[in-house]
Amino acid sequence: MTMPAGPVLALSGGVGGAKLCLGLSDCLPAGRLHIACNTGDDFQHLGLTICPDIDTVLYTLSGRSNVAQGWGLAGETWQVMEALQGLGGDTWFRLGDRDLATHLWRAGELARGATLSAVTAALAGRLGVSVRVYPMSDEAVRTRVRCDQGELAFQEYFVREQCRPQVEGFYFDGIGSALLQPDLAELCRDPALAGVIICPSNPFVSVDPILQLDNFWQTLRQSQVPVVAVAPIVAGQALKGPAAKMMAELGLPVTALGVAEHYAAGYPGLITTFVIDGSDAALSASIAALGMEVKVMPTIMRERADKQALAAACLELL
Ligand code: FO1
Repeated sequence: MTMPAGPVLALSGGVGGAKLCLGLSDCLPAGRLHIACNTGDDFQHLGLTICPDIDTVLYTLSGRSNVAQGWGLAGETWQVMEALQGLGGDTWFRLGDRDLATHLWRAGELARGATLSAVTAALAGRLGVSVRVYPMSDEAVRTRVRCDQGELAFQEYFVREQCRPQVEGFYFDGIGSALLQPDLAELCRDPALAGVIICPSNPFVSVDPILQLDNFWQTLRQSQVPVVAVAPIVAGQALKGPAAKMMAELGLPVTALGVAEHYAAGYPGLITTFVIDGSDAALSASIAALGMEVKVMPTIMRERADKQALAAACLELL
């Protein structure tokens, strides 16, 4: 297996992205992997700053994630939520007792004036994660969902309304003034940067906020590093979450081609290689016609070995 010599940057949302990040961290030597996490899903709740994608990535990399549930920590208990319910508090967004410790610690650090980057780096250290994990920005960017019910904050749409509303579009509140996290900006200027891997995360609410922030995608395109994107849609279905439902409601074809078209239209010339699953091989020619190289390989990551195999194959493309 040929490994890129320089640092590698992965762009990640929650579960699907975290799985590939785990594979990448297994394949790359220490210190080589950097992960930019979407923070568009973040919100303030119960007086706490909730960062679902950062926490999913950190919990996954540290072997603590609750795989069955898809978020939070394994072996969780719910006493605080039960007590909160008894007080008539807001319990639609569930924070387990151990996960609450993460949030209380983060709240304390933020209240002392630490940046989200510094808090994330410290949390990674305390969880034993040596991979560099960054929020996409230290400034707040909040995904808003335009839907048949009007406009909802992302977690209201995703958790409270269970993704039931019909989606009409998204916007990222604060994106006009937020800056790319400083270490990520420096990484983009590093001539040794071997390439970027766009994880199989939701294109609309996980990847778009990262790429659109502070003209990040244009900076990446100008740097001419290889950019490999892994399709999050396999055989017309989302690997996880509401991506397929969103695509259907936005009138887009619910296929890996639809995802490639979304990236090609929004970020022309950015993606050098688009990775699709073997079951979608018939889409190869149409995707290649968008100006991307297409690689067909197994992309469903059930076991650790699947994550490592997909990660190794992506790294070979850089
Ligand atoms: N998802 C749910 O479906 N229900 C929850 O109550 C919930 C709580 C929660 C708490 C902390 C956290 O980091 C994530 C949590 N999630 C929950 C998942 C989260 O809404 C999603 O993972 C994303 O924002 C989409 O990637």
